[in-house]
Order: sequence, then C-alpha cells, then structure tokens
Amino acid sequence: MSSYPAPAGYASGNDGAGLFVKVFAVFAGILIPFVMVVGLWLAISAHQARDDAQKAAATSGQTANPGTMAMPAATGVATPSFAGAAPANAMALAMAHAAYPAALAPAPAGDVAPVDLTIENTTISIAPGIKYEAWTFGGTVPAPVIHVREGQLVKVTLHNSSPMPHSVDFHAAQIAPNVAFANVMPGDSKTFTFRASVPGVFMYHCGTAPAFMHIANGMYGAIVVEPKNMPHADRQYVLVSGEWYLGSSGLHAPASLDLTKAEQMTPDWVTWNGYAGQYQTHPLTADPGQTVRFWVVDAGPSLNTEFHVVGTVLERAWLNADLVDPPQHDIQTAVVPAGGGGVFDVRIPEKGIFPFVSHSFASVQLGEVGLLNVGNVPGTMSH
Ligand SMILES: [Cu+2]
Repeated sequence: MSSYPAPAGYASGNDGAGLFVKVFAVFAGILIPFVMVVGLWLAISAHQARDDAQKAAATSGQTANPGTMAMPAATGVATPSFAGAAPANAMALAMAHAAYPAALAPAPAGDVAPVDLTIENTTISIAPGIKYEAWTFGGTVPAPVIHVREGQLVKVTLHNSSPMPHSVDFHAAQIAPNVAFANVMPGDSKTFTFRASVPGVFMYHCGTAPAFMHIANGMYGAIVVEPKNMPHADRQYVLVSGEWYLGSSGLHAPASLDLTKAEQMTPDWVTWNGYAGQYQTHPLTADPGQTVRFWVVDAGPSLNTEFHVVGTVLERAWLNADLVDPPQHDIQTAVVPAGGGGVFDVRIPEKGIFPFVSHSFASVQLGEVGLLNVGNVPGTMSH
C-alpha cells in the first residue's frame, strides 16, 4: 500500500525536519521584515486617509451651509453606541412609518431607460424616533431602486442640489469612471449613458472621495438588470443592507456621521432599506406556494450580509448575483459581500411568518430583520 506523498515543503524523517527548520528560518528572515514594511506602509496610508477625510470634511464645511453640513471630524475616539435608542412612542412611530417600497417595479419599455437622480441633503428617519442628516439621491436612503432589462441603454441624469460635490458610480456599468463618475459641482447637472449588458443586481453609490463617508451618509442604491431568460417569480422584492454610524442618538436632533465609529465598523444600526425593523411592522407578503425572489445588495459601507430566511431554504441562489451561470440550489445562508449582490428564490408551501435576516446576528440585534408573511396570517415573529 502506498502512502500519500508529503506535500511540497514538508519532508518526512529527522533529516527532512532539520531541512524544513532551516528553510523556514531563511523564509522567516525574509518574510518578517517584509511584513513589518507592509504594516508600516498600511499605518501611514491609514493616517493619510484620515487626514484626507478631515480635509474633505473641512472643505465641505467651507463651501456648505454649516448648519446642515456639520460633521464631526475623526478624532480617533468613537462616540458610545446608540444602538436600540428609542422614544416612549417607538411602536406608534414604527407603525406610522411609510416603509421603503421593497416590491420591484416593472422595467421601462423601449431601448432607453431614463434615470433621473437629484442629490440633496435630507433629514430622514433610520429607526423609530431616530433622525439622521443624510446625503441622498432623491431624498431617500436607499436611493430609488432602478430596474432595467439586459441590453437597455441606461441614460443617467444627475443633478446636484446639495452644497458640496458628489457623483455616481454604477457597478453595473463598464465605462471610463474618470469621465462618467466624475464630480458634479453644487447646482450643476450632467448626463451620461451606459449599456446594461451584464445582468444582475448591482450597487450604485456616490464615488466622491472619500467614498466611504458618502456611502455611510446614505448615498447608495440598487439597480436590477434583468436578463431575458429569468425564471418566473410571483413576487419580487429588493433589499439593500446598510450600516449607520451615529455621532449622537438622533432622538432629539438629527445625528450625523461618526467617522471613527465607521472606521471601527461598529454600527449603531444595521438596516434593510434604510430603516430598522420596518418590515416587521410592515411585512412583505406572498401566497403559499408562490416563488418569492429577493434581489439583495449590500451597500455596506463595510459589513457583509449573510442572507438567510428563517423556516425555509434558498431554493435558487444566484451567488454574487451571477445570472449568467446556473444558480446553486437549496442552501441555508448566502453571503452578499459589501459592494455586491445576490438573487435568491424561496417557495414556501404553507402559511406562516418567515423572518429574513443577516445571519451575522449582531446585524439582527441592530435592526436588520424583516418578515415575509405567507398567506396573510395574523401575529408577528421575533428572532
Ligand atoms: Cu457624495
């Protein structure tokens, strides 16, 4: 009986072990200084990035209305967590909140899909009783869902009604970004086109430096590029995951971004479509036996989404929103990376209330949970 050969670099026997130690010592002698140099370079880069962010914040403050553009500079010390902050009437506010429309609207007819986006600063609610001074496309976070068909020409018109430069970066586009995604100055507009030649569900976001800050402040959305041969679905919903990093609770005055907290990736809230728990009080719906399709984008800016529907499996899972290749089948949880997407079908034969979450459960704790009510049953479900 033959044994498996030792893998390269691993020798058997004492002589071989001695040789391995020597090789390792030489390798470590090269590697350790290299790691130290890389580490130093990363530290310097991070410091420069922070300086750039502070300069950008300071610059925007000079050109902007300081009342609406105030942003705490990164101090290196994050504010305490404001997770779960809520006024006494939180449930009434949650019920009265108009949920972000998750249902996928039809794509426009014809060869050209016009997309008009107005950039503006808007005070929004991100959880019951929690206000945030957001930077937005179209006044909402996420920005409006865009639905086009594969092959359509997407004609984007961007108008900047805010007091600082912004831009838009479409992950669905294959286009010179230095031209199409360039800054639009306050008061200016621009138009560009791209052919939606790759199907999927893609993030779009402001790309103005530091993009991290612009995404964290709410400048993101989803575009569905639907292929010609997509299997039928009875219900289609778009979910965008996003994190919120607050410099204050947002209870008494609108909060703004805590850049240090964002750098540390310790969000106060994590949301489906911008508002904590909105599909618990306003569940998505389906009938028993229907195919329900979720088009999921993770806008980040930094955390992945581990998409999972409690009480069923993902019957079809187009991981990474790759709609060119066949889907995987019958999987429990699918990663949607920050800046990426995924398309997931479930088919639930019986009535019930099925939570959809990021199974990275800290995100559930911070607000990223919704409900799919199958068969219009009464009651609710926490998870
Ligand atoms: Cu921006």
